[in-house]
Amino acid sequence: VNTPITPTPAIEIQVEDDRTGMTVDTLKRAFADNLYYLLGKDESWATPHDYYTALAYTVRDRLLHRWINTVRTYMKTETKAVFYLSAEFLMGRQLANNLLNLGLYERATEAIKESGLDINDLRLMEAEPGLGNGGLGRLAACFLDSLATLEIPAVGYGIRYEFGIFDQWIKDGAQVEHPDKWLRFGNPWEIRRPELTVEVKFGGHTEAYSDDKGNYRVRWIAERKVLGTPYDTPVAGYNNNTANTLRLWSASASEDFNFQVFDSGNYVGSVTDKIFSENISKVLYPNDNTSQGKQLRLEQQYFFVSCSLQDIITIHRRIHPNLDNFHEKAAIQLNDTHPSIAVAELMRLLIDEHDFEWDKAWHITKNTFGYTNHTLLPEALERWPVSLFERLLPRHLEIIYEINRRFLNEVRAKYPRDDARLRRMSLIEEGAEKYVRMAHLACVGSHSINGVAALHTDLMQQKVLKDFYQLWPEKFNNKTNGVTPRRWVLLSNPKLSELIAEKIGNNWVTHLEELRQLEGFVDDPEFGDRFSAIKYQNKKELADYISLYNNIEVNPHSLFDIQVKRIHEYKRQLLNVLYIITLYNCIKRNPQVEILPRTFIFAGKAAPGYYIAKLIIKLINSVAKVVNKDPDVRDRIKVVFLANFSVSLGQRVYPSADLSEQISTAGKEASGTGNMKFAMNGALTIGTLDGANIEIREEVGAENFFLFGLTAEQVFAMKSKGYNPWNYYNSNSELRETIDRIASGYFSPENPKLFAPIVESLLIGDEYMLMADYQSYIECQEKVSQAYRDRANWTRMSIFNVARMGKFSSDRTIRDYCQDIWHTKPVRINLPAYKPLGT
Ligand code: HBZ
Repeated sequence: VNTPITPTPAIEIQVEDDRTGMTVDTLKRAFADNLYYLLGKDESWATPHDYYTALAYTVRDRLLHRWINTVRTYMKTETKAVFYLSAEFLMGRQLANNLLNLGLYERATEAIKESGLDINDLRLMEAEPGLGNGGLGRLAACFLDSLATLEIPAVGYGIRYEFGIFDQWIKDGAQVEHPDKWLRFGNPWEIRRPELTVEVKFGGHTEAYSDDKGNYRVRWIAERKVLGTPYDTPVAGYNNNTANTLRLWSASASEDFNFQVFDSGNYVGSVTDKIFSENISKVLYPNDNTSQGKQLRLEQQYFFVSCSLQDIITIHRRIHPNLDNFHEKAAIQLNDTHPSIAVAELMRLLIDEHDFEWDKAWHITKNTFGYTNHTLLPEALERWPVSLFERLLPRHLEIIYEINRRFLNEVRAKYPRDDARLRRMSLIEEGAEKYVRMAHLACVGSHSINGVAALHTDLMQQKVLKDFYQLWPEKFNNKTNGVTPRRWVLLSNPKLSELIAEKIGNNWVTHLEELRQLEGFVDDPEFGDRFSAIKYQNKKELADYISLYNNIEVNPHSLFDIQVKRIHEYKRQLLNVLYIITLYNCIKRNPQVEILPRTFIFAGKAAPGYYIAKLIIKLINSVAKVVNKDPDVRDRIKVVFLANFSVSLGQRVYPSADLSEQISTAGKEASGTGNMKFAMNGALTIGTLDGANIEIREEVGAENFFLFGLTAEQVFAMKSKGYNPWNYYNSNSELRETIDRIASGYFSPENPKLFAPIVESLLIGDEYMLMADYQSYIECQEKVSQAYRDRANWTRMSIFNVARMGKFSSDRTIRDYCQDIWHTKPVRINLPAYKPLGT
């Protein structure tokens, strides 16, 4: 029943029916039919969400037609495909993006209008698929868009979390987490594929045995088995016929396995076991840049990796006689170490289940995997206790030990008598408790290791993975991140997109470097006026949103100074707050002081267990409460914290910014991608020489970028000399007053000691060197204010930013991955008319 049947071909007829048709009339008819026949409703009792769903199905039908042809074409062409393994895909809402990529946005808007509705109302009904934490998950989503747009055969593999990133509510200024029930009303974009369900084993023990030919073999006798069922979502390319696949796995109990205990009378026990299995895909871990080391997290990782590798092997074997050429047909990219158990799992599958010898299996494995590192922060480096591995994945531990034995022999051969190096490089960290180092496993098992911005790749090679770089310099390469201009300009900023199209056409949407032509308009006053009028319009829309959701009135003529990203000490939202308080002190000293009106906007989630990050949110809101209503301020400064930052909220925020805050301690932010989204939409950056900021500054020109702060090198040098934040406190009276203002309880009169831990984090240790960078930041912010007073020149700088962001399209990033790592080529998809079965 599970083998696909190809029916006998009949006569070809052209069918422009209601499910593939692209005209306003066919869309309108399909929309009405879907409401009626799929949802069982008509206008007398349909809800806005029903209308959204009916439209989503209408779009999905068009996607399915492309998808089926895409899959069929890939099967025929047998070219190499990319498999992107990621624990997170932060896709954002699908409706408008799919309409845009299919070229249907205008016609659908018209069809909905003719049906008596407004497409913007329907768009808002879509639940946000928030299956990621931040940059890493969103990067995976941008990559899928670019892969489809570049017509590269690709599948994204991940987990279908029942609960994505929590909903953030702000109560009394503090973050409160609520479960994200995004599947409550169903998900029209996905298709469940129960016939492709696979089994994943956990626990138990291994046994050695001899096969018929007398070879030494190992059997893994599992303690429990879990089923993985894929849910597929089509991913449309922009303006082509490609629809690739995002395949997310959902876990359920393997009943025939658990119910073996049925005989023993433990019926209730076996039903409750079901719950353990189903827990695996229940919830996304809400940490970014820290590893919590929970058993369930390792179970999630192994679960989706095993499902995906089994699936890739099945796909390969449908086309090829055996797995000898697996690495020539499959490029598997590991999005950080979260899927790095794949190295051991592919070895296990090849050796234990497909009868390969070690050396051949290892050759295939190494040539299949590429590993992308996304962080150098020590707390984010994943290591799992050997004891946990032994319990959960006993066979994988044996394989890792064998990989390690052979690897250390190689190291020993190259560096004789260097025991310290062996200890540093080993896949196993020795000590009271032993750990498996997942980054080391990923390095040893991959042919390519890349960082995500030039500085990050350098530091990775010189610090965290130095020994590996010395051993295999040829494996290392940089792939500076990018973002998709479809979602982050065309969809988010329709007004700017229209102006650009009027001047240079539409080619920039897929060839972002063509924005350079806008440089020809920087001295055209008419263009400048329209450009800044669009920025003003966008700011006004955000002001309306703020008025509605925060009940704060902000002035769209003020400078919109925005920092949106996860709340993390290294990202230094607190440094931004120190500037706000410094300005406030300045006003309190002299209420008549001349200051540039600014609106400070923040948004971002803190990991629920990250105490200081949550306290920083509370501080931002407490400062907002005081500053926004102080009559001395006279509305010249407003502070706003937008709750529940998401892809959708990002789409509103990036186009409305004048100033983009990218102020991490140099050396800490691997790349950043929000920095790119802001600049593409004409915000100027105030930033450190960190991550991709360095490359953005190179591209847009130093004169169009506000630089401050220590370099990464200076940060390391200062730390090694012994850094003392007190020196700054003692010698800088403005800084001292600012910190004293927090410490005094001025912003928390009901609990004066509330922010003591924040003050302490600055004065004791100051891990992220806010004190050292404070003065430079304040002075730079003053330059920003000066620059903004010359509005014509600010607009000029802003246009240069947009015009010179071509490099940061994820299309460029993906082309580089294809050329240097994956060695994959585009496959053009033709779209014949839909030919119904039996015609
Ligand atoms: O990946 C981010 C980096 O911090 C950022 O600089 C970079 O631009 C981006 C894309 O390369 N890293 C993350 O977003 N990391 C996580 O979200 C994460 C999630 C779970 C973990 C560890 C990290 O266990």
